[in-house]
Amino acid sequence: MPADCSDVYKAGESDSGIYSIYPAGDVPVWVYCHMVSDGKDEDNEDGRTYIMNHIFYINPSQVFQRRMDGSVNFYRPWNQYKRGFGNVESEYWLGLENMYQLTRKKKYMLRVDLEDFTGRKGFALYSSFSVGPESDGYKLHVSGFKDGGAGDSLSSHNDQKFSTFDKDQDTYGDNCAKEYLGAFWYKFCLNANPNGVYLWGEDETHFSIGVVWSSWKNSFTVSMKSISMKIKRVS
Ligand SMILES: [Ca+2]
Repeated sequence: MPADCSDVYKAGESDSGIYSIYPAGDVPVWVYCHMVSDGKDEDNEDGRTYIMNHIFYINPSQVFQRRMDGSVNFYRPWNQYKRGFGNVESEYWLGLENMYQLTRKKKYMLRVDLEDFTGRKGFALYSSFSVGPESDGYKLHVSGFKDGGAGDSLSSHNDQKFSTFDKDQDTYGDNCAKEYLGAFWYKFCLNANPNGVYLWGEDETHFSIGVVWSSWKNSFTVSMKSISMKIKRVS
Protein backbone atom coordinates (compact mmCIF):
# COMPACT_ATOMS: atom_id res chain seq x y z
CA MET A 1 0.00 0.00 0.00
CA PRO A 2 1.53 3.33 -1.06
CA ALA A 3 2.35 5.71 1.77
CA ASP A 4 2.55 8.68 -0.59
CA CYS A 5 2.67 9.69 -4.26
CA SER A 6 6.32 8.67 -4.55
CA ASP A 7 5.23 5.10 -3.82
CA VAL A 8 2.37 5.44 -6.32
CA TYR A 9 4.90 6.50 -8.94
CA LYS A 10 7.26 3.65 -8.07
CA ALA A 11 4.36 1.25 -8.54
CA GLY A 12 4.20 2.35 -12.17
CA GLU A 13 1.66 5.18 -12.20
CA SER A 14 3.14 8.14 -14.04
CA ASP A 15 0.02 10.20 -14.81
CA SER A 16 -1.13 13.06 -12.62
CA GLY A 17 -4.46 12.29 -11.03
CA ILE A 18 -6.35 11.08 -8.00
CA TYR A 19 -4.95 8.13 -6.09
CA SER A 20 -5.45 6.59 -2.68
CA ILE A 21 -2.49 6.63 -0.32
CA TYR A 22 -2.08 5.26 3.19
CA PRO A 23 -0.16 7.86 5.23
CA ALA A 24 -1.03 6.18 8.54
CA GLY A 25 -0.63 2.66 7.13
CA ASP A 26 -4.25 1.50 7.37
CA VAL A 27 -6.85 4.08 6.29
CA PRO A 28 -6.87 5.12 2.61
CA VAL A 29 -6.83 8.84 1.79
CA TRP A 30 -7.71 10.26 -1.61
CA VAL A 31 -5.10 12.70 -2.87
CA TYR A 32 -4.18 14.45 -6.10
CA CYS A 33 -0.72 13.26 -7.19
CA HIS A 34 1.17 15.75 -9.32
CA MET A 35 3.43 13.61 -11.54
CA VAL A 36 5.06 16.08 -13.90
CA SER A 37 8.47 17.63 -13.65
CA ASP A 38 8.50 20.98 -11.91
CA GLY A 39 7.97 23.74 -14.40
CA LYS A 40 6.52 21.63 -17.20
CA ASP A 41 3.95 24.39 -17.62
CA GLU A 42 6.72 26.89 -18.15
CA ASP A 43 7.45 25.87 -21.73
CA ASN A 44 10.97 24.62 -21.53
CA GLU A 45 11.69 22.78 -24.75
CA ASP A 46 13.46 19.84 -23.17
CA GLY A 47 10.64 19.21 -20.70
CA ARG A 48 12.80 20.09 -17.74
CA THR A 49 13.13 23.32 -15.96
CA TYR A 50 16.05 25.02 -14.38
CA ILE A 51 15.35 26.44 -10.97
CA MET A 52 18.08 27.96 -8.85
CA ASN A 53 20.62 25.68 -10.54
CA HIS A 54 18.68 22.56 -9.63
CA ILE A 55 17.13 20.27 -12.21
CA PHE A 56 13.97 18.42 -11.26
CA TYR A 57 12.88 15.42 -13.26
CA ILE A 58 9.68 13.52 -12.54
CA ASN A 59 8.27 14.96 -9.42
CA PRO A 60 5.73 12.79 -7.61
CA SER A 61 4.21 15.15 -5.12
CA GLN A 62 0.96 15.25 -3.19
CA VAL A 63 -1.25 18.29 -3.21
CA PHE A 64 -2.40 19.06 0.33
CA GLN A 65 -4.12 22.37 -0.36
CA ARG A 66 -5.65 23.80 -3.52
CA ARG A 67 -7.84 26.79 -4.43
CA MET A 68 -8.76 27.41 -8.05
CA ASP A 69 -12.37 28.57 -8.56
CA GLY A 70 -14.00 29.45 -5.23
CA SER A 71 -16.18 26.33 -5.33
CA VAL A 72 -15.43 25.20 -1.77
CA ASN A 73 -15.98 27.12 1.47
CA PHE A 74 -12.71 27.09 3.45
CA TYR A 75 -14.10 28.86 6.54
CA ARG A 76 -14.49 25.67 8.56
CA PRO A 77 -14.02 24.41 12.11
CA TRP A 78 -11.11 22.56 13.65
CA ASN A 79 -12.41 19.01 13.17
CA GLN A 80 -12.73 19.55 9.41
CA TYR A 81 -9.22 21.00 9.10
CA LYS A 82 -8.05 18.02 11.13
CA ARG A 83 -9.74 15.43 8.90
CA GLY A 84 -9.74 17.20 5.53
CA PHE A 85 -12.53 18.44 3.24
CA GLY A 86 -13.40 19.53 -0.29
CA ASN A 87 -13.15 17.88 -3.71
CA VAL A 88 -9.91 16.19 -4.69
CA GLU A 89 -10.69 17.08 -8.33
CA SER A 90 -10.73 20.80 -7.55
CA GLU A 91 -10.48 22.60 -4.21
CA TYR A 92 -9.56 20.72 -1.08
CA TRP A 93 -7.59 20.44 2.14
CA LEU A 94 -5.93 17.08 2.80
CA GLY A 95 -6.23 17.27 6.58
CA LEU A 96 -3.76 18.04 9.34
CA GLU A 97 -3.69 14.48 10.69
CA ASN A 98 -2.87 13.12 7.23
CA MET A 99 -0.15 15.75 6.81
CA TYR A 100 1.31 14.80 10.18
CA GLN A 101 1.24 11.08 9.32
CA LEU A 102 2.82 11.74 5.92
CA THR A 103 5.66 13.93 7.10
CA ARG A 104 6.57 12.20 10.37
CA LYS A 105 8.41 9.28 8.72
CA LYS A 106 10.08 10.74 5.63
CA LYS A 107 11.55 14.09 4.61
CA TYR A 108 9.53 16.37 2.34
CA MET A 109 10.00 19.63 0.51
CA LEU A 110 7.20 22.07 -0.22
CA ARG A 111 6.27 23.85 -3.42
CA VAL A 112 3.62 26.58 -3.45
CA ASP A 113 2.30 27.55 -6.90
CA LEU A 114 0.40 30.77 -7.36
CA GLU A 115 -1.43 32.58 -10.14
CA ASP A 116 -3.23 35.90 -9.96
CA PHE A 117 -6.15 37.19 -12.02
CA THR A 118 -3.83 38.99 -14.44
CA GLY A 119 -2.33 35.64 -15.48
CA ARG A 120 0.95 36.15 -13.68
CA LYS A 121 2.40 32.94 -12.21
CA GLY A 122 5.06 32.27 -9.65
CA PHE A 123 6.09 29.78 -7.01
CA ALA A 124 7.99 29.40 -3.77
CA LEU A 125 10.08 26.38 -2.75
CA TYR A 126 10.93 25.26 0.77
CA SER A 127 13.53 22.53 1.13
CA SER A 128 12.00 21.20 4.35
CA PHE A 129 8.36 20.86 5.39
CA SER A 130 6.62 18.91 8.14
CA VAL A 131 3.61 19.12 10.44
CA GLY A 132 3.84 18.17 14.11
CA PRO A 133 1.37 16.01 16.09
CA GLU A 134 -2.04 17.17 17.31
CA SER A 135 -0.70 17.20 20.88
CA ASP A 136 1.57 20.05 19.73
CA GLY A 137 -1.16 21.88 17.81
CA TYR A 138 -0.13 20.47 14.40
CA LYS A 139 2.75 22.92 14.42
CA LEU A 140 4.26 23.96 11.08
CA HIS A 141 7.95 23.32 10.43
CA VAL A 142 9.13 24.97 7.23
CA SER A 143 12.55 26.21 6.13
CA GLY A 144 14.95 26.55 3.20
CA PHE A 145 13.14 29.10 1.03
CA LYS A 146 14.06 29.41 -2.66
CA ASP A 147 12.30 31.98 -4.79
CA GLY A 148 10.37 31.17 -7.93
CA GLY A 149 9.00 34.67 -8.32
CA ALA A 150 6.37 34.56 -5.57
CA GLY A 151 8.58 35.66 -2.70
CA ASP A 152 8.58 34.25 0.81
CA SER A 153 5.32 34.65 2.73
CA LEU A 154 5.56 31.44 4.74
CA SER A 155 8.83 31.46 6.72
CA SER A 156 7.29 33.89 9.22
CA HIS A 157 4.66 31.20 9.99
CA ASN A 158 7.33 28.65 10.94
CA ASP A 159 6.86 26.99 14.35
CA GLN A 160 3.26 28.21 14.69
CA LYS A 161 0.35 26.03 15.75
CA PHE A 162 -2.68 25.70 13.49
CA SER A 163 -5.72 27.85 14.30
CA THR A 164 -9.36 27.80 13.22
CA PHE A 165 -12.24 30.05 14.26
CA ASP A 166 -13.16 27.59 17.00
CA LYS A 167 -9.60 26.81 18.12
CA ASP A 168 -7.36 29.82 18.72
CA GLN A 169 -3.73 28.73 18.98
CA ASP A 170 -2.14 31.89 17.55
CA THR A 171 0.02 34.33 19.52
CA TYR A 172 -2.31 37.26 18.82
CA GLY A 173 -4.56 38.68 21.56
CA ASP A 174 -7.69 38.12 19.48
CA ASN A 175 -8.57 35.25 17.12
CA CYS A 176 -6.70 35.51 13.78
CA ALA A 177 -8.95 32.95 12.06
CA LYS A 178 -12.08 34.94 12.95
CA GLU A 179 -10.49 38.26 12.11
CA TYR A 180 -9.12 37.14 8.73
CA LEU A 181 -11.78 34.55 7.87
CA GLY A 182 -9.48 31.63 7.26
CA ALA A 183 -7.60 28.88 9.06
CA PHE A 184 -3.84 28.62 9.12
CA TRP A 185 -0.62 28.49 11.10
CA TYR A 186 -1.29 32.06 12.21
CA LYS A 187 1.11 34.00 14.38
CA PHE A 188 0.39 37.69 14.93
CA CYS A 189 -1.39 37.20 12.44
CA LEU A 190 -0.22 36.52 8.91
CA ASN A 191 1.85 36.99 5.78
CA ALA A 192 -0.03 34.24 3.98
CA ASN A 193 -3.74 33.36 4.15
CA PRO A 194 -4.14 30.53 1.60
CA ASN A 195 -7.39 29.36 3.23
CA GLY A 196 -8.94 32.84 3.29
CA VAL A 197 -11.98 34.08 1.36
CA TYR A 198 -11.98 33.54 -2.41
CA LEU A 199 -12.36 37.11 -3.66
CA TRP A 200 -11.92 36.95 -7.43
CA GLY A 201 -9.06 39.41 -7.52
CA GLU A 202 -7.86 42.56 -5.84
CA ASP A 203 -10.13 44.51 -3.53
CA GLU A 204 -8.55 47.30 -1.50
CA THR A 205 -11.48 47.37 0.90
CA HIS A 206 -10.63 43.87 2.13
CA PHE A 207 -7.33 43.71 4.02
CA SER A 208 -5.78 40.24 4.52
CA ILE A 209 -9.01 38.24 4.37
CA GLY A 210 -8.52 37.05 0.79
CA VAL A 211 -6.34 34.26 -0.56
CA VAL A 212 -3.30 36.37 0.28
CA TRP A 213 0.42 35.74 -0.29
CA SER A 214 1.72 39.09 0.87
CA SER A 215 5.10 38.98 -0.88
CA TRP A 216 3.12 38.92 -4.13
CA LYS A 217 3.30 42.58 -5.18
CA ASN A 218 3.84 43.31 -1.46
CA SER A 219 0.09 43.40 -1.06
CA PHE A 220 -2.44 42.25 1.53
CA THR A 221 -5.34 43.08 -0.79
CA VAL A 222 -4.51 40.93 -3.83
CA SER A 223 -6.41 37.64 -3.67
CA MET A 224 -5.04 34.83 -5.82
CA LYS A 225 -6.86 33.11 -8.66
CA SER A 226 -5.19 29.85 -7.75
CA ILE A 227 -2.85 28.47 -5.16
CA SER A 228 -1.68 24.93 -4.58
CA MET A 229 0.58 23.64 -1.85
CA LYS A 230 2.23 20.33 -2.59
CA ILE A 231 4.92 18.27 -0.94
CA LYS A 232 7.51 16.01 -2.52
CA ARG A 233 9.55 13.37 -0.77
CA VAL A 234 13.29 14.07 -0.77
CA SER A 235 15.87 11.35 -0.41
CA1 LIG B 1 -5.20 34.44 19.80
